Amino acid sequence: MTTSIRPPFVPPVRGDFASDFLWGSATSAYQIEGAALEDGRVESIWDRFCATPGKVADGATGAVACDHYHRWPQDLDLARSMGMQAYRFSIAWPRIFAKVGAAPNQKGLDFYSRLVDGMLERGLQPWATLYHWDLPQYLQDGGGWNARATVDAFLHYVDTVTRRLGDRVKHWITHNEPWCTAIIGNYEGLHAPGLTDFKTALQVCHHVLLSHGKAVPLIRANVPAAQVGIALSLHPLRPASASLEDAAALARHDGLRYRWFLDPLFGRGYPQATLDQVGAAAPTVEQGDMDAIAVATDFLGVNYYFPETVKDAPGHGPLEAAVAAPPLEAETTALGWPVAPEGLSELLLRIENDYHPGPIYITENGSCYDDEVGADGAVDDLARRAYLQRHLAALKDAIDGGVPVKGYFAWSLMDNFEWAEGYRRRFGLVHVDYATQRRTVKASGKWYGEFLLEK
Ligand code: IFM
Repeated sequence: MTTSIRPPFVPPVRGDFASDFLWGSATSAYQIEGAALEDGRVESIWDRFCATPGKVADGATGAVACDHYHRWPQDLDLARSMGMQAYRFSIAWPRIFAKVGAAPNQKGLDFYSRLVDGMLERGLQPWATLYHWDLPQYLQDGGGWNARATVDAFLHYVDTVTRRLGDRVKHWITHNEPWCTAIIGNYEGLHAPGLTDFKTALQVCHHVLLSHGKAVPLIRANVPAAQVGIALSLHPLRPASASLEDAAALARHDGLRYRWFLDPLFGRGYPQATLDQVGAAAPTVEQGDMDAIAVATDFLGVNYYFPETVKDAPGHGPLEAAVAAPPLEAETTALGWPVAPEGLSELLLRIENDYHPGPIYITENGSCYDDEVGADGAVDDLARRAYLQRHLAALKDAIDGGVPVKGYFAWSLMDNFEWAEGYRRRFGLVHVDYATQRRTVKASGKWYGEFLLEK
């Protein structure tokens, strides 16, 4: 018998990455801004969902969140103090248009204009996400993303925002995680708008992808030297066992979870095997839609958290496949998500091999732990620090393996409203005490700062 001795883990240093590699962190509007009723903002589907009993843990809402709407200078100062070069944020559509046909709300546009100026003053490159799940409720009342008219409404919103900010914001992400918008929000019912209809979910997905495809040329027309992409949440997939049944289930799950998004974005249309499996739930696709979705982009955003283990599950959902819970002995975060840094390199190598998408940015990666402020005022989130270090090492492996990754955004700059989990789940490099709004840089944030400042 031979025993292998693993060398001790040595955290990466910034010099392991190219000098022009971009480092930052990410947030989204509904999760941090608060100020839900200020300056003309109207109700979003998340306000409505939060107000529905039983949908969000502890009855939490985004009404105040991190109060970033008022405290953004301090938050951007924190990002700068950690040596970040870029900041990924999202724009709240309900701050820009109060109803269909309304004139744009200047106060909402002014807020983002000030925010962008604040980033530039601090040397932070602004990366704007146009849709991170906070659809105006009035559009949901008209059918939401299930209605093709929402694509037109989105384009009008995109046109307005990119005209106003495009002189300063060059990096645009059309959508964050269409899977979550479509499937978690409209089939699993766990996110707003809380629907549970598979056909609706696939039509929503199609309209989201279509709106992405149609937005890209519009953004390019409005923004000189624009760089435009989309951010997908993706997982490497593993079969639950060596059985033929689990292998087949994995292939079915892969068709919807991975190829349903990447195939059309890279010009291959929806995967035929999955179309056959979903049958009558397949979306209505009009002539020209697939060409629009396949528009060339400047980068692909990849959000990575954990691998999924897939098992055959007769009777479970339209594809009869389920994601298995990790084994009890597996290392997991407080959300029960497996910790698997090698999954990041595996995923990136697969994407590069399957699609050659051009430049890739890790637009989200992070971990959830139950952090507490110690008696000394410090937050010693050593597990998150290790997660970050190990994932950056895995990222370097992928780059060394030939994947053109050009930047990394940690999720998240600070603790925030974690959707259906409310405030009990923390992902931040910075701790937020919601009672006082006090910010404390955690050990993970301190390490990220030392890494970026090469101390
Ligand atoms: O908080 C979310 C974010 O809004 C989208 N990606 C995953 C994060 C953690 O769940």
